[in-house]
Order: sequence, then C-alpha cells, then structure tokens
Amino acid sequence: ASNRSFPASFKFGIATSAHQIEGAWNEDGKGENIWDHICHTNPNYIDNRDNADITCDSYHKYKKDVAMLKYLGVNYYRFSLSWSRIIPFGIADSPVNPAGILYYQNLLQELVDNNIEPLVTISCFDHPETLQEYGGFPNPEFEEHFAYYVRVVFQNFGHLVKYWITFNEPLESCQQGYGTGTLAPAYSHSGLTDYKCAHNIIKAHAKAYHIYDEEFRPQQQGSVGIVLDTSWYEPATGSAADVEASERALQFLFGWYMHPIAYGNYPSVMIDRVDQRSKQQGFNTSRLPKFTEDEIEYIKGTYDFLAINTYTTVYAQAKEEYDIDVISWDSDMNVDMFIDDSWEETGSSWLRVVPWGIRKLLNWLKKTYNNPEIFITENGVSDKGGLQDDQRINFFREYLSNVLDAVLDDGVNVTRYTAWSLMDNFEWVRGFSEKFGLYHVDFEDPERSRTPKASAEYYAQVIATRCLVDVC
Ligand code: GCO
Repeated sequence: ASNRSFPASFKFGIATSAHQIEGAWNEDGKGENIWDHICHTNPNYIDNRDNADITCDSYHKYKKDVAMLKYLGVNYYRFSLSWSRIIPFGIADSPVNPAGILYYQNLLQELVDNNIEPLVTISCFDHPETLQEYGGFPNPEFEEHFAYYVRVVFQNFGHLVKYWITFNEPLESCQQGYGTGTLAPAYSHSGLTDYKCAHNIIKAHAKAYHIYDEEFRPQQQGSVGIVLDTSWYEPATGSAADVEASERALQFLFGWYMHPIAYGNYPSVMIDRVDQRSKQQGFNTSRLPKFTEDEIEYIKGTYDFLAINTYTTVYAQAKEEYDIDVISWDSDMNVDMFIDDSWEETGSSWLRVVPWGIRKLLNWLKKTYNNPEIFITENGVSDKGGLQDDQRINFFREYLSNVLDAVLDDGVNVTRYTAWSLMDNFEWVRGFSEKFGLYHVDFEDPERSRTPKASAEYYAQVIATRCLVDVC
C-alpha cells in the first residue's frame, strides 16, 4: 500500500441506510414499506427468514451510533431517511408523521453537536407500501409523490444538512426490483418495467434538484446529487470487440442514469440498441422510454457532485447477438460477464477483492464526465463474522491505496471516501448472513450491543493519520 498521505481537504465518512439499521418498523406512526411488506408476506424471500423489524434498533440507539462515529473520527455520516416514517402512505398530499420528523431532527442535532457532518440519502430502497400499491417507481405520477416528500424533507431538515442525495443505487432498485425480482418489490419484467422505473427516477431526481435549487438553495446553500453504483468492467482481452463490450457495459449499467443527468439523454448505444431490438421484436416504439426536448434540458446537469458506490470488478467480453426473442435489459446490453476465480473471495458471491479496479473506474469517470468532483459513497467488504477481520483491513488498505494513486498520480478529483458500513445490518435478501460492519452487532442480545472489530481500529487510525501504513 502507498505510504503517501491523503490531502488535508480529503474527507472520510461511513454509511448506513434506514431500513437496514433502524428497526421500530411500526412504531410511533411509521408506515409499512416495501421491505416490511415482503418480509411479512413472503418470509422465505429472505435467507433464514430474517426481517428488519428490529435489526440494529437504531431508532432507539442512535446516540450509541453517533458515539461510534465519534470514536472512529469520521468527518461525516451518510445515512438515509425512511420515507414511510416521515410520510406513512408516501403519496402526495398525505399526512406527515411528526414523530418521524422529530427522530431525524434529533439524530441530526446529535451529529451537529458532535461535529459530524450529515450526508443524507432521501430514498434508499424502502419506499412506502401504499406508494407501491399506487404503482411505485414505474407509475408516471411517481415524480409528484417524490416532489411532495422532498419538500417536506428540505423544509424540516434543510437547516442542518448541506449534502443531499436524492436516490440510492437506482440501478439496483430498477434492475433487481423490477427486472430480475431479487430486491423488493420483486417484479421481474426486465427490458420493460426496469426501463420505466429508471425513466421515472431520473425525472423525479431532476425535479428534486430543481426544487432545491429554486426554493431552498438560496437560504440553505447545500449541494444535491444522486448515488449510482457500478463495478469496473475490465475488457476480457485487448481485442477491439472486448474493449467495446466493456464500454457498452459501463454505458448500460452506469451511463443509463449518469448520461441523462450529465448530458440530458440516454447513451446513444442504449438508444440505438433498444430501438433496433424493440422493432425487430414487433413493438411499435422502443421499449426504452423517450425524454422530450424539454425534459432533456431540464434533466441535464442536475448534479453538484458525482457519487458512486463501488465494490468489485468483473470481466466484460463481446458475445454472439442474443436470440432476438429474448426481451431483457441484459440481452439489450449483450455482454458476457465473468470473474477470475483466483480473485479473493468474500462473504458475498458477487464481491471479489480487486483493488486495482477502483482506480480504473475512477479514471473512466474522470474521462467520461469531464473531470467531475467525485464522492465514493460506499465501498467495503462482507464476511461471515468475527472481530479480528483482517480481510476487511486489507480490503480498505488496498482499495484506499488505489484511490490515493488516482488522486495523486492521475488527477482524479475524488474528495470523499465512505466505508460501508458502520455496523453489521440487514443485508436485504441475504438478511443477517452477510456482515459488512466495522462494528459487530449482537442480534441475539435485546440491547443489540455493538463491539468494534479490528477494522474499526484500523479505519480510525487511517482517519487520524491520513495514512494507510504505519508511517507516512
Ligand atoms: C446500498 C447498498 C447497501 C448494501 C451494500 C452491500 O444500496 O446502500 O446496496 O445497502 O448493504 O451495497 O451489498
């Protein structure tokens, strides 16, 4: 690992999300969200029939969480708001829950009192079940419901928050939630509802950005962005076809969202391929929805920073054209993906330790989006448990070393790094079986006691010294 220091202006943080840690699923007026609903109605959907009814109980233990943040010495805390705790039905003009507002005001005040900056995600995977009954993200009115929610959020919390994130990982919400069915609400019409979901999220994001810009930014002076997730897609060989497959994968997985937000419209490779395949399949128009000229102008440039969650690398290889009868986002993209079996395994099947990939990804972002300010809003690794988590220490050391090289040698403008996650928590369909925390949580203990792992000591030392090894 590098023995150089992080610049003095570089900030370190750590992340959680509401549904993964809060519990108190129906307390003090909170409404049911799509994950409460799926866990309660289809328990076998989750490993070990786990649910997040209590999870880390952060609704009651947020002061403990803040004390842990303080111990780590992080500059900021990235957490998310539970939409159904704030607006139980989630729909425009429906009642606001005062206890939900109070909870987040208390948490924010506790952070401010401890000199920890909040970085707040407005929507992270857990929208209200009633909103889902109204159609959720694919509903064309979705942006109105989201606009109502963000106004409530900016009005009540904006005096304490300078950094906002509208949505977390819409790729996963849409592609898994509506495409493959591997996240709630578990619909699986890939190549159709996933495109519609993305389209409405992009429009809702742009609307939230403009609402902030026009109604709140003049007093509150904050910044707004969206968190997108991506792996690095390394060309399987140096052949022109594989290099092109890698670029196509990045455009279908990341450009799908970022290209409109940066440049107004979907990447041309997506527009062209989905148009052509839709026609061949007998559709009268493309399965990829179209933005109007006005929408393109409205969406373009709606970000103050580029925020990414990234964990791993995958090889991308050109392949034979898919059978034209297959309707799916994956067949529209048409890239073979595979990993190198020698890459170090982790607690998650999708996550191998590939530190060099993050540096390549950062360079690709710099080049593709004209050298933006970049926040890494999640990076981390899972295991099956244990306090002496040497693999996690090694993961942070090597990934951070590559981030540092990207900053110091490649001139990539990364200004923040956020570890995932503060503590072990509810890992969606994997329940509590995969652990990403720097703190261990005892889920058998009614107090949900938290204990620092070796990686917590390591991260605290990195933050204190701005250095990855013993001496810089
Ligand atoms: C997110 C992430 C987290 C996951 C993490 C590890 O959306 O914030 O999906 O919720 O826990 O990415 O899989």
